[in-house]
Amino acid sequence: MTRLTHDDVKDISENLQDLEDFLVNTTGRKIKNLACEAGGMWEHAVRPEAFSVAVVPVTSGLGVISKFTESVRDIAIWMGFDAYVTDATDIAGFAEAVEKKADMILMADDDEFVAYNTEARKQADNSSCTAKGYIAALNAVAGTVIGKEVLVVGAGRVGSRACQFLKAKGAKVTVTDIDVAKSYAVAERYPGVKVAEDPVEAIRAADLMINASPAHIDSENIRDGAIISSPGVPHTFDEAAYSKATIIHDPLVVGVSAMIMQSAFYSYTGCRR
Ligand code: PYL
Repeated sequence: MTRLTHDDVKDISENLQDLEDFLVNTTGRKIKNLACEAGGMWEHAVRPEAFSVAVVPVTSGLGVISKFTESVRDIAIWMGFDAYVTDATDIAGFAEAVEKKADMILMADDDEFVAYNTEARKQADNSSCTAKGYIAALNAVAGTVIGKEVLVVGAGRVGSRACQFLKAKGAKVTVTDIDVAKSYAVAERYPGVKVAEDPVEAIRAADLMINASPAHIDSENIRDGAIISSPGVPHTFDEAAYSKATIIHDPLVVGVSAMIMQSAFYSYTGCRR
């Protein structure tokens, strides 16, 4: 999973309205609507104002990303949740959230990012929810993905989950990656997913794409009118690509909003065992 930088996240909070306007214009959905569609949830099943959401900075590995936890907090607040960043970091931060009786605790190290629902004792993870969020966006712009050919670029954690969820939704899925072995591993895990061994050739033929790759895609390889739902970071599509295709991207909001709604929803679905 590519690690975000401060530059990726520093403007997220102040640009939430711009992103929402963009999503409404392209998908017809606001941030929260898309997050609910990602998980197949009815928006009003969750009362966000009843949830206290703690976001805990984690210093392990490469350390905190400046403005990362504040951005996550502001995404939760944008959707109506009562959210805060803990004063303490790491375990002390987790203990603080527990002391404050947080209903949901979000924490990210360099490998995992979860939203733990303390009441339902169940978590939502960022990779799955990012895949679902970007599939919801693709589905909205395309009208439906059911029965349609969708190319997933990148067979990493988000891409492989996108193959799994797209197949479950009834799309015809092809996966491509510069590491062909990763593509075949995904196809083996999710029978029915096809492999395209040449990513450039596959992109040239694709009308619908989930781009879960950090690799650059040349605009000359993009079909006119293509729809590219693109969680991949770094995001390097140029003006020419935007003039040919509908490209949906943000570095954090679509995935985080989906994981917060998913985690909150566990309190309403009798998930408690
Ligand atoms: C969740 C993002 C989406 C893409 N890559 C993932 C990433 O950058 N993970 C690292 C997050 C580190 C956060 C740091 C902090 O500020 O608490 N531990």
